[in-house]
Amino acid sequence: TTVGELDRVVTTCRACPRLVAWREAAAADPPARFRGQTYWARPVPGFGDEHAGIALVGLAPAADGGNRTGRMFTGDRSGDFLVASLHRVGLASQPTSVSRDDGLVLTGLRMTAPVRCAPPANAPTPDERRTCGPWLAREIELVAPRVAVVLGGFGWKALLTTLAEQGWDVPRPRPGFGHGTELTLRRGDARLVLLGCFHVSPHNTFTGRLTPAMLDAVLERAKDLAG
Ligand code: DU
Ligand code: SF4
Repeated sequence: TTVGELDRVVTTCRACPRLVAWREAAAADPPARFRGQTYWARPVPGFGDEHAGIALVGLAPAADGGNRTGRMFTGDRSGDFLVASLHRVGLASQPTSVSRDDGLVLTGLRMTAPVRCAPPANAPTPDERRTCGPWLAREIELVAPRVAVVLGGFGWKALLTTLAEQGWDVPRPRPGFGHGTELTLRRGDARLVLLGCFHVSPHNTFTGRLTPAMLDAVLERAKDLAG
């Protein structure tokens, strides 16, 4: 399998009934500013460099963001904040992320999410996280990043669970999420460094809990570690 094939296959998944219903309900009743648009309303595949040194692990697509545009962190405020930072540190070709055909190219970085379908209240259940886990596992195996920037506690937990299942030496008890936390894992000769970062959702960025400078610093650190 290639990453491109995985991206195509994941979009056909219907394993979580609640999320299948939610992604389609969002498409059927868009807010006024998106009325008339045809929503993607399917699982959102990863996006970016297929052999990136850095993986960026989010949470799940937003109902009117990725679920509308069909691309991770595209068409919503989370994406605006993230991609501006990626551009400042040299990982993105442009500072905005608007639609699937806007020309954005990521170099050295691949965006993915532990849950691929938009959940109510941006909150997948533990069951949905487990159901979607194999998609994340396959993507991490194929991309084989050296660093994973993990946005928020949900992604942190999901990624550690997945990596433990894939044979990485994840400690027990599982190390907790924190902004700035670094965790180095090994599997044979391979090494993967996890970097915790507050999520780029407006909930954090409007309140100043996560500033542009803070995100830039995490991404610069990721670039250093990825070599
Ligand atoms: O652009 P996108 O792929 O649709 O992802 C947007 C991003 O925002 C997604 O990870 C959900 C997240 N989000 C969140 O985690 N918490 C919030 O309160 C609002 C949005
Ligand atoms: Fe499939 Fe993941 Fe979407 Fe569930 S969240 S339906 S497992 S792609």
